[in-house]
Order: sequence, then structure tokens, then C-alpha cells
Amino acid sequence: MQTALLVRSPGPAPRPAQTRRIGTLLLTLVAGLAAADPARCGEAPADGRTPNIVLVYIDDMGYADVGPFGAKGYATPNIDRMAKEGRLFTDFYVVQAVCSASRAGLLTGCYNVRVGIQGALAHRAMHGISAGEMTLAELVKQKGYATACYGKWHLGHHPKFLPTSHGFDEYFGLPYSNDMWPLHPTAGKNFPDLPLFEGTRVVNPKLDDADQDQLTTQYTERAVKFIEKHKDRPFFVYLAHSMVHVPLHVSDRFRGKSERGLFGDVVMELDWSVGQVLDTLRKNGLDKHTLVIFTSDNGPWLSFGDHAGSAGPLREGKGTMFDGGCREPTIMWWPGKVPAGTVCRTPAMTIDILPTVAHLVGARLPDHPIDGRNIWPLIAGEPGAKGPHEAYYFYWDNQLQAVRMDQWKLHFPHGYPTLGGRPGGKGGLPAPYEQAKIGLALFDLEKDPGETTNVADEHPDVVAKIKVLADRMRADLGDSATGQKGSGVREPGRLEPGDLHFDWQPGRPNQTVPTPLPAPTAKAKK
Ligand SMILES: [Ca+2]
Repeated sequence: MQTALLVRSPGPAPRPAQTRRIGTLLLTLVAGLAAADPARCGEAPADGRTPNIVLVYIDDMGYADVGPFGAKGYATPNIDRMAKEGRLFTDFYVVQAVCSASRAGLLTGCYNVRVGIQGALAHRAMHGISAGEMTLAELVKQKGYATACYGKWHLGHHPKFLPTSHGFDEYFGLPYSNDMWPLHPTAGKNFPDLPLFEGTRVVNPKLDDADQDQLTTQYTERAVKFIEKHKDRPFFVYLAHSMVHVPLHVSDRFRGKSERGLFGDVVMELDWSVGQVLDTLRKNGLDKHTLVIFTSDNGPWLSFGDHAGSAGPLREGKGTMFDGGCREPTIMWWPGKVPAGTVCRTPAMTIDILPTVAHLVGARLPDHPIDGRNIWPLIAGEPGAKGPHEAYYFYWDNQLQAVRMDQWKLHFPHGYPTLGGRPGGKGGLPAPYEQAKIGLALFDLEKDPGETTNVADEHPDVVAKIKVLADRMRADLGDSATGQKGSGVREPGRLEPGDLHFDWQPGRPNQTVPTPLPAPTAKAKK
């Protein structure tokens, strides 16, 4: 992958292997523009209708938490049907196995390191997504799409960072994680009340348990209503559920319904939500005009034991860049365009969604470099389709921890949190992690998806090749392990004096109306 490419519309320079195919495609276009398949060339179709996009982003869902990926103890009939009518992606990654970082990658088409968003932003954060980035919503806005975000945002909670400042017409949901409140199991005294937003207004400054029980229902009802309201024009819905992040909450309709306890109940309600969305599309005749993507922001938070999901055969979970942390259960659905009941085993990543959508709706990519590439040939199951990247890069914070190339994953020496074989916590309380270390290790994920057996000594050529790619990436995005600064890293957005902001503090009622940030005093400047 040529990570430092200046990606300008209509896309990155082709690699030599792709040149002939693209040349053929161009000839086809010149010869018969009117007859060309719009989904292939990114041009508006004959009826002027480009696809709607619905993106379902679950929080902290493990690889094996839904039926098509092996869930046990509860049923997910709607997600099962989605898989039967759509295409599973078995090797689909997020950029980093933690909430804000993951969402930054999803919505900008860039590694989060490039756009300066790390970790999980809380109420003290004075930064958020930069106005200079082009979000997925801003991208489809070029084509007049109606846009909505329902659920968890987590890219900054001050007005200039909220969804309605970044291309979304509507926003209803939580500004960050649902455990960032006084009822946090270990750090409650550090958090103010948890607020709920509508647009840039706080509509509930202090959620309680009963309010959290209603979140999945409310997000879903909003999404359904939005789809029905905009059925005659193109739309993009980003449905970013707060569940299955702890604390787990579910409505009475699903409480006690699964054999897997509260966790199973919560997934069953998310499955209901997916069913509501797909049924609404079918009922309104939009199923043949809508790409629906289902995935999760990171793997299971294993320290929460019976309140966490399962990564199935994959190693570790959230907070690590083993596959259990960053490889997500992913399904693509678009009847008539995405081949039903099929499986794609080629690696792909959330960064690829933005350029793929740009291709589908005929939108211009941002002028600044992005990391993602169009993966429509993989989604459409085109014969012989290949992944557009030479490799994917796995940072934790600013440390390059691993690289995936074909079936290989090379870890560079790094530390990581683990339960070390101990059971997780119970009833919503976490068990403590311990820190472990891994040295240079090469895994063959085709034979060894659990990253158990280091085969670096048997494949020195693979190790050498990945090291060259890693060095190229370090020059671009840096690496805290080697002390390198990346030349391609951009700044996040920062709160400046005069900007509207929310000053929420533990132990006092939340403001519901933002106020301008005062200029720092001389004393504070020191
Ligand atoms: Ca998460």
C-alpha cells in the first residue's frame, strides 16, 4: 500500500498490476458511457438514483457475537437473514480497538493516527474531529444526501465537533461511551452525569438506568422514521449503537429472553433493530437501492466476563491489536448488487468504506491524503477481485504494533493487556488485566487464526518484506516505539477561545446550553 499517496479525485494512482484492468475499464467507459453499470464506474445511474447507505456500527461487539459468526445461547434471526441475503466479510478490521480511534478511521477513511484522534474521548477532552477532515456524511452531502447519526458519536462533545457540524442533518444520541457517568463500576467519581443530545442541544442532562434501557429502541425508531421520511431521495444513516458496551441495558421486551443472560438479551435487541431497519427498507421498496453495512467498532471487553462478548477463535479482545481486538463480524447487504449467501475472506478495513461510498455515489474524495481504497469489487464479489492494499497497519496509540499482509500478520515487540487465562468479571464488574509482552512474531492467519504459533523463523522473506512496508508507514505516520515522527500526521480539531463548549464537571449538574470558552488568563497560560 502506498500510504503517502496524495489521494485526489477520482482516486489513488493505480499500482502496476491494476493498470491494465483500469485501462480496460476506461475504454469501456469511453465506448459506452450510457450503458455502463453505475455501481462499477461511480457515475449516476440512468434513473439518477445512487444508493442509500445505512451503516450499523455496534459498540464492543466480539467476532463471535452474532449467528453467522458462531454466537451461542441466543438467536439473531434478522442478522442471520441479512447474511443469507448478503455477503460476510471474515477478515474485516477496524483501525484501532478502542472507541474514538475506531470511529475516526471509519468516518474519515484514514488511520486514526493520521487524523490525530486516539483512545476514548471523555468530558475533559478539548479536542475532536477536525473541520479539515471530510467525513462520510460530508462526502455524500456533495450529492445532496439526507444524513443522520443516531447513537454514540465519540469524536468530540463540544458543538463544533458534534455530528451536525460534520455533515449530519440530524443527531440523536450520546456524545461518548455509556459508562462515562457516575455509575462507572470503578471510576464513577471522575465522571459528571451522562447527557443525551438532539443536534447540539442537551435534551436529557442526566441519564439513569431506565433511560439507558431505552437507547437501542430510541435509536432504532429514529432510524426507521428517517428512512420513511426520506424514501424519495438518497440518504445516509449512521446507526451507531451504544450497546453492547457496558453497562449493558435492554428494554423489557428482551429482558430475560436469552440463555446467555443480559449480554444475550442485549444482542437480541440489536438483532431486532437490524430487522426493523431491513424491514423498513423492504416495505418502502428501498432494498434494491440501499447498501447496508453491519460491523463493530472493536472486539469484546473481555475483563467484563459475562457482560462481554466473545472473540471466538481469535486472540484477546478490545484494547489489543490481536485479531480479537480489531477484526469484526461484518456483513454487506444490497439485494441484487451484493451476491447473496457469499463470503469474502480478503482482508478489508473500515478505512475503505469512505472511498467505496465515494465510488458508488460519484462523489469527490478529499484533497488531502486518505488511507482507504475502493473495495466495491470485493463487496460485489467480482470474479478475481483482489484487495487494493498491499498491507494493513495496526497502531495502538502511536505505536505500530502489527502489520497484516495477505494471510500473514507480523507483530513488532509490544505490550498488551490480558486476563492471562483468568476468567473475566461478573454482573458488570471488571476483572483486572495484567500486562504481557510479545516479541517479534509472525502468524499465518489462514492456518492459525488464533495467533498462537510464531512462524517468523520459517518465513524470513515474509518478515523482511513486511519490515520494508512498516518502515515506509513509519515515515508517513510515525512510530512511538522507534521514536519516529510521521510526516503525514494531521492535527485534530481543537477548542479555541470563543468556541461554544460544555463545561461538565463531576459532582455538579450538567450545563445543557453551551457557553463560549473564555480566553486563558495569564496565570493559566503559565
Ligand atoms: Ca468500543
